[in-house]
Amino acid sequence: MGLFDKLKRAFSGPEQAEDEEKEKLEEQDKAQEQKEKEETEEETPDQADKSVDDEKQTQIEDETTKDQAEPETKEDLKKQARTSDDETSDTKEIKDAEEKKETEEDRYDQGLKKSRQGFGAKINALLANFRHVDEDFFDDLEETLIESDVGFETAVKISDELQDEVKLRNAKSKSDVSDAIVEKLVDLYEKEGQEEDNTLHFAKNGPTVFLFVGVNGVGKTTTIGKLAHKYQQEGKKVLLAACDTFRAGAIEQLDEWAQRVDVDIVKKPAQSDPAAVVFDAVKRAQTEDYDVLLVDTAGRLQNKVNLMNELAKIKRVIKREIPDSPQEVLLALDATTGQNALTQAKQFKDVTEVSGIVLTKLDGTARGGIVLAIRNELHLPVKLVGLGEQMDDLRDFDAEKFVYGLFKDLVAQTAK
Ligand SMILES: Nc1nc2c(ncn2[C@@H]2O[C@H](COP(=O)(O)OP(=O)(O)OP(=O)(O)O)[C@@H](O)[C@H]2O)c(=O)[nH]1
Ligand SMILES: [Mg+2]
Repeated sequence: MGLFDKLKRAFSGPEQAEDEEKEKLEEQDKAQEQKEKEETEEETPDQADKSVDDEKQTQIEDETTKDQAEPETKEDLKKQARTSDDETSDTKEIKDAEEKKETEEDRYDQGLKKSRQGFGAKINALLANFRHVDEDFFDDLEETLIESDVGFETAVKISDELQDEVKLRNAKSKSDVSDAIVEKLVDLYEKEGQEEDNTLHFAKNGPTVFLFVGVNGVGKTTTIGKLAHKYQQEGKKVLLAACDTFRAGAIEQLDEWAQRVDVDIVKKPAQSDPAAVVFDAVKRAQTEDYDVLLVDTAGRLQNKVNLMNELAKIKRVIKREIPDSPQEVLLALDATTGQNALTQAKQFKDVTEVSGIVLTKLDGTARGGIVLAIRNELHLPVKLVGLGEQMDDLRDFDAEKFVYGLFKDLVAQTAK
C-alpha cells in the first residue's frame, strides 16, 4: 500500500479506527485469559479440585476472618497478591508502551502544527479561489508550492504531472483536485526516498564518531546535547569534543550541556587548534572505551574557505586515528530558513561528504515542506529532527509520521 493510501485509510472514518481498537482490546483480553488459565493449571491438585462455590466461600471467609486465617489460606492470599502484582506490572507495561507511543506521535504532531496549518491554509486558499482547472490554476499552484518550501524543481514537477493527472481523472470538484495534489506530493516524496537510508550508523567495534557541521546558529551544539542525553539514557558511554574554539562562549555552551546531561567532554582553551582537540578526544574515546564521540564544530570562521578547510582537517584527524570514522557527518539545517537551508546544504555537500541531515527548529516554522525539497532535490537523508529546545526534543526522522503530520488536515478533508 502506498503512503498516500495509508494516510487516507487512517482518515477513512471513525468506525474503522474503532474496529481496530476493538480488535486490539480483544487480543489483549485473550492473552490475559490464557495467562490466567496457565496460572490456574499450575496450582496444586487439591486447590484446583475445589468447586467454584468453595472458592467463593473461602474468599468471603478470608475477608471476614482475616486474623484467624489458616496457614493454607495465607499462602493463597500471598499467591493472590503475587498474581495481582504480576497483573499490575503487565497492565502497567502495556499502558506505559501505549502512553509512550502516544507521546511520540504527539511530539511529531505538535512539532509540525505550524507547518501543517501553514501548508493547509495555503492549499485551502488556493482551492477557495478555484473556479476551473486551467493554466492560471497551475501557475497559482506552482507558486503556492514554492512558498511552502517544497523546492522549485519539485513544485514545477508536481504542477506538470498534475496537469496530466487531473485530465486523466477528469477531476473537477475541489476535493478531487485537492486529493490529487496531496497524493502527488506524498507519492513523489515516497518514490524519491526509496533508496534512502535514514538510520544513523554505528561502529562495529570501538567508538562511533559523529561529526556535526553547519553554519552558525542552526542548532549543532543543541542537537549534540540532546543526542548525548538520549545515548546516555540508553546506557552508552558518551564523550563530547568542543571543537568550536572560535566563537566566544562556544566551549562553555557545550560544557554546560555536558554537565546538564551528565556526560564527559574534551576541551582546550579558546582559540586552540580544533584538530588538536579532536585528536585528544579520539585518543580518549579509544583508550577509555567510550561508545560514542560527538564532535561539535564552528559555524563561522574568518571566512568560508577557512571554515571548510578546518572541517576537512578535523575529519582527516578522525579518519587517521580510526579509519572507518566518522560514521556520520551530520549537517544541521535550520528549517525556519527555508530555501536558504538548501543553498547551505549544496555548499557543504560540495566540500564535505555529508552523510545525513539534522533538520532543526521544525517546531518554529510553517515551512516543513523543506523536507520534501531536501529529499527530492538534494538527495540527502534527513536522519534527525529537532522539535524544540529541550533535551528531549530530538527525534529520529520518521518519513511516515512526518508526512502524516504535514498533510493530515488536507487528507482528512478529502477523506470525508
Ligand atoms: N525551537 C527550537 N530551537 C532550537 C532547536 N535546536 C536549536 N535551537 C535553538 O537555536 C539556537 C542556536 O542553537 P545552537 O545549538 O547554539 O546552534 P549552533 O549551530 O551550535 O550555532 P553556532 O555555535 O553559533 O555555530 C539556540 O537558541 C537553540 O536553543 C529546535 O529544534 N527547536
Ligand atoms: Mg555551536
